[in-house]
Amino acid sequence: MTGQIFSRDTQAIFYNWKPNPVQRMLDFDYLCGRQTPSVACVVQPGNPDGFQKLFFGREEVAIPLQGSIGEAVRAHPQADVFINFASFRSAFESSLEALQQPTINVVAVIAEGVPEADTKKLIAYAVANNKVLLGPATVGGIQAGAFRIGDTAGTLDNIVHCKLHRPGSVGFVSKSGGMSNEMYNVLARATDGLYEGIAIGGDVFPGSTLSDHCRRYQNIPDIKMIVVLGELGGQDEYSLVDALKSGQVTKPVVAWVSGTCAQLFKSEVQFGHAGAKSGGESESAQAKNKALAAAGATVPKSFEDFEAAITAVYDGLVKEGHITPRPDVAAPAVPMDLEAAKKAGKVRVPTNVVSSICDDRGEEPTYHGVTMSTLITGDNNVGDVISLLWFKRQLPKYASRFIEMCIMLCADHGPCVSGAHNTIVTSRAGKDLVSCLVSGLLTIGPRFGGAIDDAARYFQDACDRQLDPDDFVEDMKKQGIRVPGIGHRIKSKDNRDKRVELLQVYARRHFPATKYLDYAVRVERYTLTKAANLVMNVDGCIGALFLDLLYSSSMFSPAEIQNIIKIGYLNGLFVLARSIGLIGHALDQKRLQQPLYRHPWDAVLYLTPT
Ligand code: Q5B
Repeated sequence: MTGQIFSRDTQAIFYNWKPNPVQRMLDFDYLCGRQTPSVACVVQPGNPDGFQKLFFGREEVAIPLQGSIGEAVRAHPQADVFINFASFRSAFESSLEALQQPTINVVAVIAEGVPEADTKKLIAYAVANNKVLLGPATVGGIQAGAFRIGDTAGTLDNIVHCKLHRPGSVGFVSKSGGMSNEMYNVLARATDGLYEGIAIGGDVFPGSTLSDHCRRYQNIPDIKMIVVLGELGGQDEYSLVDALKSGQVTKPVVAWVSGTCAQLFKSEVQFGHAGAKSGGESESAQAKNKALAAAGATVPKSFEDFEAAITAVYDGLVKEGHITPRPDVAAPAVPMDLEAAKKAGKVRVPTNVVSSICDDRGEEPTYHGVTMSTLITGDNNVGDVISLLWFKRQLPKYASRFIEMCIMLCADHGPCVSGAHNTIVTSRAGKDLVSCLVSGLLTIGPRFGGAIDDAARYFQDACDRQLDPDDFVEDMKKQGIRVPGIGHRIKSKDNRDKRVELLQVYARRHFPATKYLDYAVRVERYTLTKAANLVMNVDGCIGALFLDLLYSSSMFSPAEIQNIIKIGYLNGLFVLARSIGLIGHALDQKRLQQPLYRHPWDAVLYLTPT
């Protein structure tokens, strides 16, 4: 290509999703007042189509994702720049494929370390097909006020400071991307600013050379003078010398080749870039500076004098009427990203959620301040986990052991109870594990397993009011309320529930007091006079014993206990425990390959008209 390669309408295909450089390109677009984002799409190899949300000024835009270069160019034929953020391992294949696309004119290869043999093949293809190859090992380039490749020119503040959001009159080319940033500052001070800047990359074989770009700049009318920053090593600067001598470049050139200090070293020195090493005499900075000066370029005595030399040439061109200084334009303020603003302490944002039981942000998660390692290395069980996450304190061992017992004892009560039945039917209907579990859990309520909270509420109220248990039961009967925690479908006076027995024995041995249990036993004594199945059931026993635990452990204030009972923590124990059994039933049915369940007709009383 012989002239301008970018414009305010240029769009790029960005290869290998990297959110930061893409966002930086879009932020530059906003600074320049572009109407369309400079990134047409992002190629994420192998990924199906989709999009990534990014900011374009104040608004969010969806930048399309494409799974391959082929799909990207078909979908975005207007995009003629390919920005390759692939690693050095895959940069060659993807860059060659991009160069082979008829719609792609410019390929920028960011990766460092691309094998020289591969770069030579890319260069050969680009030259033969009249395409521009930038890099490898480059930040890319920028056309002021129009188009920016990736991270070129650094932060937005630097871009505005260097007036890169609007065009100036200088074409700049250098090997180093880092030094380009420095030079954009210099050009903003010494001239009316940059028109286009390219960093060709520091490899021994750059995809395009300093003189390639100077010759392009010669053909861009808006570029009135050219500034070149070369470096020691290689012969690239000599092709610029030839271009100056042959008249291919006639615009004023101010040039400096850095690395003059290399002569102070006794042996060959490798500087930062792969190509920057002091080789033979002709590759030295001194020789190149001399040759450039001899060919007509303005070459200062040192890098320190570079800015003054640029100023002198620029001022001369203004004086002679060759340059009408481009006016300064105020850049719009790009809104700060929330995360960055937060980090800088510039905004405060209200939180959405409050959480007081755990924290997963540190090195290891904590349950109410207790680290996982402490939990696991100490003598702890699931009761301790429940203590921390539900009750927000470490309960004494007898209490966490009691909680664990509740979980173990309530984990299952056979396949015939409401919850297990539902889970089994759901599993046999072919549903997934979570559906089976949820279908069983949804049966837990006032009659089945979910009477613990109400049992605790009623036993506490009656006991605290010192109501005679007989009167309590009769009062409840008058109100038409069944005493929660009393009664069972299969357990009875002569067929006691072993679980209830075990819990009572444990509590009487370990709890400081069992006042509420004793009251519940007296209630049971009365209800059993009415019917043999009106035993204290597992819900009632856990409800009464939890009251005893809360009050006698001295770890909760009365207000906290009231809140626990009011909110209703205790049915959670049954829900948690029975989930274990329900999952077992769901898996069992699948393992046994049980067919769809259908209830038998003769198990239904049909009350429909005959
Ligand atoms: N009557 C549990 O009833 C059941 C009475 C009562 C006063 C009572 C019933 C009840 C309260 C809720 C409760 C948890 C529905 C139970 C659990 C987990 C499980 C389950 C498992 C597991 C049983 C006969 C007569 C009637 C009634 C009177 C009944 N209960 N009076 N207070 N509480 N309890 N639920 O057998 O005069 O004839 O009209 O609601 O604590 O769910 O294994 O199965 O681990 O999975 O159907 O253990 O007690 O008795 O309804 O025929 O009533 O007794 O008023 O009197 P039944 P019904 P009357 S543990």
